[in-house]
Amino acid sequence: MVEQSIHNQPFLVAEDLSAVGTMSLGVAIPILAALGVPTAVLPTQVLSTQTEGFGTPAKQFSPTWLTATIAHWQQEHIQLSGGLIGYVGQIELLKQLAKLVVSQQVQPLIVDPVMGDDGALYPGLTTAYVTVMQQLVTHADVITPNWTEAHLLTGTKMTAEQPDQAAISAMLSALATLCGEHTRVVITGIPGNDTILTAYQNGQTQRTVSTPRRPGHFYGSGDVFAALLSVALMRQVNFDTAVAIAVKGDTIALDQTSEAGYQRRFGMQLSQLLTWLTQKVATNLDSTC
Ligand code: PXL
Repeated sequence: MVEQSIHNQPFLVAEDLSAVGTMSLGVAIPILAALGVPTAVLPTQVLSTQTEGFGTPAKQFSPTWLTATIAHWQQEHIQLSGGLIGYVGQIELLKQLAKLVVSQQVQPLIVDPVMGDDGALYPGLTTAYVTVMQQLVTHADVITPNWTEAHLLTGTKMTAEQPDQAAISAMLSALATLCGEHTRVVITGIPGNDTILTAYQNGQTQRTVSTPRRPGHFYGSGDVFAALLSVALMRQVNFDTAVAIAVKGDTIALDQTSEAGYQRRFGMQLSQLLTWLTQKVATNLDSTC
């Protein structure tokens, strides 16, 4: 069973709500709900579509609403059991969230520094944004950059070459140095030989997990990964198992999405992942508690 205290302490999820393109909050809410973790949802921006696939989206964001929401939670003594920060897309909001996680001591804090892919920043984001993100990750207990974001955070140039184990290891160490010793680092989407690698560092231990590469780009797969890792950690599984759940769950969503045959820019297919979570993962977690 989910611990009773979690029910009175929602888990913060701060990322965009993209009306079209199933990603960000659109994937985090069902994934957390599938394993019984209640959420406090902060839409950092409301967008007509995700930002990469459809031209310039209509955007709405409100630092005023964010401030008022946080003040209201404080007034109601709503405590957070932890939090996940994903795509924010706006420097002021990023700074506000950094203040929130410090003042509310949000812990565990998972930061997915969503800001780029395939070697480039996402549309509308700047190097100033990267600088603020470099500060935010120092507050994180776990970070989940993809290979591009790992380079942006560490200020290293990305090359077209496939990294060898030494390069992956050096990147994990550089990120751990940037964030601080308390932060566990997980790098997703590392190009391998017909494979995609996920590498992570937990204390002194580094590990790499390999999955077959599926052709093409999957919008929202990193958001699915971060939500899965968050929910597994909130259900108290150990770090190695949490990464294994996130890798396997993302693979299920990627397989379904790649077989679905519709345009990728519409985001991730989740139904098979949700079935796996509720029928397999939840049952295992409940029987071990
Ligand atoms: O999946 C990352 C992501 C999240 N949120 C928005 C995005 C993207 C990637 O393009 O556009 C709004």
